[in-house]
Amino acid sequence: MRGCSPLSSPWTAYLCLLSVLCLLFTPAVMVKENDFKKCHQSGFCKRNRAYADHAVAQGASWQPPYAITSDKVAFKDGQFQANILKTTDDQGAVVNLPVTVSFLKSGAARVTVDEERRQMKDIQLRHESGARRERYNEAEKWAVVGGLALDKDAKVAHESKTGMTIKYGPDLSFEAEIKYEPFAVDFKRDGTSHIKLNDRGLFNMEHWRPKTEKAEPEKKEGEEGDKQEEPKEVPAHLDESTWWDESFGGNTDTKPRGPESVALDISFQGYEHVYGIPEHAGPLSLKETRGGEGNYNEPYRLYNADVFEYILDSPMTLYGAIPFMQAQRKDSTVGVFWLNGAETWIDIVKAKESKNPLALGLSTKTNTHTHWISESGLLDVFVFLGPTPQEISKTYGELTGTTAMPAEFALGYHQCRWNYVSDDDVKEVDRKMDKFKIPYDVIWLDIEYTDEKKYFTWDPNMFKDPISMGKQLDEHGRKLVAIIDPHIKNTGSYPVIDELKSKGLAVKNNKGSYFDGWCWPGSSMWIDAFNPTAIKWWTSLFKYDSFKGTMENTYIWNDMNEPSVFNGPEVTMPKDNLHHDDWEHRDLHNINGMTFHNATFEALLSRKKGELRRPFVLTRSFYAGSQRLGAMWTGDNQASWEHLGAAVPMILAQGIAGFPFAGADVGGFFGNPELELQSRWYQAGAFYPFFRGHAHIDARRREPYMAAEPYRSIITSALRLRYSLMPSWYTAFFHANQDGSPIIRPMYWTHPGEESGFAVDDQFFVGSTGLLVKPVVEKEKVAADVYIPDDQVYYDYFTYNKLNTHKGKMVTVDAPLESIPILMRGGHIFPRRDTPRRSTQLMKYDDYTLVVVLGKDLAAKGELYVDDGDSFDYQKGQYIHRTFEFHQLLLTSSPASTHEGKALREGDWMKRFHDVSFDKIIIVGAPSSWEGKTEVEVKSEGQTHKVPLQFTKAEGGRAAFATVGRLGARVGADWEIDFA
Ligand code: NBV
Repeated sequence: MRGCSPLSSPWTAYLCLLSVLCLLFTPAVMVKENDFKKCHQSGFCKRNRAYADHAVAQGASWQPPYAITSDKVAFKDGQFQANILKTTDDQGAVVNLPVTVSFLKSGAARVTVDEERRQMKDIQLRHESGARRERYNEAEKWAVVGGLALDKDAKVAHESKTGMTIKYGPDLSFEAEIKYEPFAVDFKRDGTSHIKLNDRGLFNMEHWRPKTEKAEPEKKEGEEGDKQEEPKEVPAHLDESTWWDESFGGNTDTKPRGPESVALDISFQGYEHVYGIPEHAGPLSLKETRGGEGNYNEPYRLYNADVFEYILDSPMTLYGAIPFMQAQRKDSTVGVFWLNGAETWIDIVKAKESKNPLALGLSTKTNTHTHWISESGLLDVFVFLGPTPQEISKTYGELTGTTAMPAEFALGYHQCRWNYVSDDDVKEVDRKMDKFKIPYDVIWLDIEYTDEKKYFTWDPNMFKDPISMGKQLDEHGRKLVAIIDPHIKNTGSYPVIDELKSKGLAVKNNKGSYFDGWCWPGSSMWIDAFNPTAIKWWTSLFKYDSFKGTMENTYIWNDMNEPSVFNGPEVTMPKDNLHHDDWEHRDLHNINGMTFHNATFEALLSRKKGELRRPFVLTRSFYAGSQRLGAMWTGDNQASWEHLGAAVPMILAQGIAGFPFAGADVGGFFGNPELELQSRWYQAGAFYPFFRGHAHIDARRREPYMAAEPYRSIITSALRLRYSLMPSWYTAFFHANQDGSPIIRPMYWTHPGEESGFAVDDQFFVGSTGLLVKPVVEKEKVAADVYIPDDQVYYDYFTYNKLNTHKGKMVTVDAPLESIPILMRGGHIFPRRDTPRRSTQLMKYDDYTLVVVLGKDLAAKGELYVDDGDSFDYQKGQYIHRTFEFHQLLLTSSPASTHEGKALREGDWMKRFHDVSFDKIIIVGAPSSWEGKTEVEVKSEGQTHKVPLQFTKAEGGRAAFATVGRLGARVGADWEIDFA
């Protein structure tokens, strides 16, 4: 410790002792939990939770104060409209809440409630605030991109004074029973109830009211001066102490619009599992949050925050928020999307309900009751009735958009650390990766490359020649990603801050002047990416002649966009800050990160006229819809086995919440992983959709080639495996782009009928390849227990050993450090490229291998999607999408989509790809009757030719397999091989 010498003064010695003691007792986990609110420290959460307790305590006598007034009800063209009247104690207050229930063509339904008085801007703001008066109604503008067309076929099935029933959806099999008093909606499918809104009567909309100054209690005559009447204890749900201002951690929120929260209970009838609502570090199947053994005591929180060294197994908020939840019961999946950008808390309780009261609990079902609480904004909730997870993902994808088709390189390995210190350092790492024959696609620059954290500049001493660095990378088919954060250094002689201010594009404080806060550069201001003019300006900063030193292979990383503000409340912006169009930060906080990501995405689309490249932008903060813009990672994890284990459930949750291009820092951000941990992490990371090694500035260098043997070879093999499976990854991304499906898929999603797999979250299938992966996440573990969801046959990926599996049971597979537990499910065909190369670009025109894993019925299916991996020409038909089928001993390749080959003329890539072929086919589980077979006939493009077949018979546990070589059938052509 600097300065702690024996010659120090007694005072310094005391301080030294204190800091040593502190170090000794500082727990390994550093997150300052107390820097972040618990529900009882967040006024609106505390009030609504107490409101729920109050309602529950009242039992059957609870009378929810919200009712539809039947005189104003209308149903037309797929839309129900009415007015909810709130009964209040405020004298004379009439609180009208216009409600709309829209039935959408997609099969989703949407319930929206606004507040008339705020809608009419008929409220008074306090503190001379310049904020908007309405409830925030622009979350849709940022999150929703389609799927809003109304289902004009929806029709009223029943109507009375007390309610209306509307039939809608496929074959009118969905129903919404709208009850007027109290207001409630029961969503049914095929006559059975699945999702109930306000069933428990917790719907609450804190209406606007003027602040009334409470008079001091009058002193009664004869009373002693200091003996005053004890203030009556106010029930927590009526507690007004945080209505008009609220302080936390030394910061005061002025709340110019007073209390305005919105809350609703949503019950999933007969559903025991709920998933989604990332981002939290916890199990995929969400836990209960009202205490009890193994449960949380706090609701899940969504309030994007820079949570330093986060804790695991916690409902605490993290960097991003997607308020989308799926619920699962045997053979049925339903979901809800809570479209609100403000701070949100979600309580979850599961309750057993006896179907037959006389059955004494023998025939019980579990209902999952959720309670959603947001600080402000509209009540806006979408209801999806499935019935499959695929349908839910698709309908949600239609609404919020699907994963952008990524540039192919982005699926390769990314080498990052905070920081590569100079352009020479970058070049050296690039050379070393080649020297050790380790494939990678991208090297990253963290904040230190800048000149004093001024983005769009380079450190003049360390990065003297960024273009030569970019060129060297380009020669090897590689890319550079540079970080650009949203805080702009507030300093002299920096044109970016000058323009931000002069053009009026920064976020403002509650007084209407530019908000100044503290971040990496010191005093900073924040671009307000909600402002279209700000987006346009941001775009101009990325032009090659503006951000000098960047070139076509430079891409961008957006960090700290929650936004992280070191001296702000909960390390973020004050809620009474003002954005474009005078919306308060409180209304849109969770959307903020996405708008910055969006601005950068737009910028990369228009760096140069005529350059039509797919952008790549990594973001830390996100919201529903961010999937359209790039990838995310799970932030600042730690180099520990526990964090390695936590990553898979987190990435799975991203996938089912529609944002599957996700990964975790491989190796762990904080700390130094031991080599075994690092190796296991590379093996797991090779199966993250986004695969990046990253390390903190204080961590030791740990590029894969630094590892001693045998670890270096183990890591290299994991990386090569990723590269060989690249065609399968790309095909899985294509699907995510088409229908919103997750890229790595949890058991419940692939097998929604198999209840025993609903809580499994440490293994997954890769796209539709049938590859079942279970990363080893424990120290010195050399075997893995893999859960088997069905009756299919399963083989070990590396040995072709046929495993002795049983549906719903575990199978133990060997997993010594050098191997990854990967099973191949029978019935699938997946593509690979087996020639090891240094980067994806260098594999572009390599031939393919097809692995055919025969199912129990000796059949298999699979596909391959391929395009130029870089431009948007695929939208004009420049792609190849093949279906492979092995059926009755015939293997065929045929076009998977009717659009394939519809391009008017072959573009450059199509021409160059023309001769790329299938070189090899491996058939696992080949019938023993093939013994003695030495060749097969390939028919393609009007020609028939014979190719050699090598059959290896079953031995020990290993299945029989056959290899067909020198196939020479073009990828773009139809072909068939007869194995009869
Ligand atoms: O830019 C520095 C880091 C970055 O390496 C990391 O990946 C981000 O999550 N950044 C956070 C800021 C500081 C972290 C302590």
